Amino acid sequence: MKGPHGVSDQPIIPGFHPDPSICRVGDDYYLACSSFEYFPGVPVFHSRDLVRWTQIGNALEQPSQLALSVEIPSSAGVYAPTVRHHDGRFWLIVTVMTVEGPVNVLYTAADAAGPWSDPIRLPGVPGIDPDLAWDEDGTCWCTFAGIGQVRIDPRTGQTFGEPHKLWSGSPGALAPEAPHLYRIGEHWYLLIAEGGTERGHAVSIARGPAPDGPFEPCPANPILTHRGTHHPIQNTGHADLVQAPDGSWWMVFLGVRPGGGTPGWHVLGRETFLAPVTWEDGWPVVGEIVSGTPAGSAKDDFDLAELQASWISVRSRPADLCTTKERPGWLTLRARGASLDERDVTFLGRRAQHLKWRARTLIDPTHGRGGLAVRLDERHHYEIEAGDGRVQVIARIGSLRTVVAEHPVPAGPLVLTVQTGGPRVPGDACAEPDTLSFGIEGLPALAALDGRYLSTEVAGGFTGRVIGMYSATGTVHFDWFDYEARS
Ligand code: 6LW
Repeated sequence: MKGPHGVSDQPIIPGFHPDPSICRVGDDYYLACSSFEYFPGVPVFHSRDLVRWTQIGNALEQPSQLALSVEIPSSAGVYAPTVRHHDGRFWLIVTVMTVEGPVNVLYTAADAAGPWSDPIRLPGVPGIDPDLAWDEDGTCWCTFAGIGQVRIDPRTGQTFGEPHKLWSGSPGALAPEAPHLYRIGEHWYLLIAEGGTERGHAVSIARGPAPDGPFEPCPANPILTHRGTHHPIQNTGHADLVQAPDGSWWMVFLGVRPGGGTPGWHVLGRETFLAPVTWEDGWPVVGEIVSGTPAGSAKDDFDLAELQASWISVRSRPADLCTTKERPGWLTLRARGASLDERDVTFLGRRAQHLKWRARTLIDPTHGRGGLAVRLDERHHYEIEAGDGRVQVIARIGSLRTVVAEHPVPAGPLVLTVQTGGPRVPGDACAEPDTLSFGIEGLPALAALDGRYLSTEVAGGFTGRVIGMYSATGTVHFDWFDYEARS
């Protein structure tokens, strides 16, 4: 799909799916992304053509694998994974950013769809964005942001020797991070991100004779960046390389689709994109972005005890959301005494994957208060909330929280809606308004709110919009949830 500048602007995995890591086993590709404060963690995808991807699960789906306490701020939690296949098993190494700092852990599985093991801790790996690479004699090298490296035993987490410095990236560049090490032909290649994950983001590479260097930088560095351009995809960086069965090479990386003019703001978080790679004089050359296929619409009737893999909750979630006897075929959310302003709100949502969409849910607020929300974090969210005989539209932007609209409703179930587009917010001079309209199905919209305040440029952080159902007080039941992609 060509964007306004005649270049591809579609991610292969839309919505907040940043820091992609990819590996191939035979004709099958597997890809994993960061998930931060959301549970389950580390979504895992499968493809056979690099363009069409299906989520096959989440690597960290048990509390024993991932415990995200309320002390962990939003956009901390599960950072950049690396997924690799070696000796017949999948290996996933990832940083969990806790209030005490980064904790690196490793999981393994026979099947990328899971189940994955409990965490193998790596106390001797001091940096974020850990990578795994094995050399010819089976030694496992763990490389991490900085760029540093240490030898490890991935089965036990034991490290050998002291971590050593490998490369500081391009002279004067910010934050050398996201390292990945590959043996390709006669060289070892060290791929990194640098410049920070915002508009200055870039990918650079170096090569050397051995996994621990010394490394010489590519004379054409950065081999990928969109900084200083009008390209519709910005912040490109944090890449991983994979070779196809036909010998061709490909790069997956993160990028954002900013709206609202220049520099604009992005609301879907950092998404995963794809580009071909060719080789010249033993150095990779990154080609034009290959367009992915837009995600589809999705409806869930909650008739199955097993939730779809795309559902995520904030930090943790009760196990019995759909299997309660009190309301078979309904989703039951029991408030944990917290609202969307709190870090342990009872919430079930899915990543927004389109710039234009509509979401609806049938809610029964007879026994509590709850509703339909668009969340960036606990300080940036808009929601329509039902209960106690009224519906309210609420906006939380930083330290400001206000009830924007209120409407009396009769007792019993009702359909709540939120959609992008709708009336331009008065005074919004923006070329491409990003308006979020909230309402009760069958009635005029109750409120249209400016979406720029639910963007990463305003809220900060590493995630993107998540649309979902929540319970603020008591027990709230939801019969179905419908997410409709709109052009
Ligand atoms: C990740 C770092 C980055 O650890 O942002 O874009 C951090 N790159 O490599 C969180 O995504």
